[in-house]
Amino acid sequence: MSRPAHKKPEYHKINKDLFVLTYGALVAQLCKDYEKDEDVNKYLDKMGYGIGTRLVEDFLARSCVRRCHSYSEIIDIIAQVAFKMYLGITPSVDCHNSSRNEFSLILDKNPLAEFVEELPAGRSALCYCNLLCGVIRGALEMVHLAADVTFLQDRLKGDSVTEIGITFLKKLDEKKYRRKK
Ligand code: MYR
Repeated sequence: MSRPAHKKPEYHKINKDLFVLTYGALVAQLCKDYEKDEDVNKYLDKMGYGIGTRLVEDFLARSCVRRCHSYSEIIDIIAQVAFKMYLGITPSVDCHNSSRNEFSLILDKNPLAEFVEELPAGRSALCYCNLLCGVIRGALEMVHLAADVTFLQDRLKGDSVTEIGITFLKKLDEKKYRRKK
């Protein structure tokens, strides 16, 4: 049945703790299923990618963000709007190179790992929150931006912060928008 045109869609939030614990259970199960950390990481990234390709539509509809004209703008939107909207945090942004296509999102705290003190024994190469990389990669791909997204630092591995690196792989003028705004 279609929704009356005047009615705004309702967004039912799920309990954050339940979500975070469910994610933990997923990672724990994957660690049982896959011996190699790299395979768990790959699985999480792939799963996140699928989520990102769908999430972007919700994000664009709810945030009403306009078309961006630089990678810096896009990173700021991800940090200040998307992370705030979905994870309740605003990572700080760092840019690494003069061609301004390599960035970092620096997270002081990571809500997805809130209940995790350390990585399981023998799992030192596990990227516990690799789902996030896939989500970002999938969402960006849907707005025609190919990017490499990986964890560069992780508090769960003893680093002082958690850092997600995002490298845009194309020149911005090659980006073909399907969006009109
Ligand atoms: C444009 O079309 O120029 C705007 C591009 C906005 C890209 C937004 C990507 C959203 C990424 C969502 C990540 C969620 C992480 C929790």
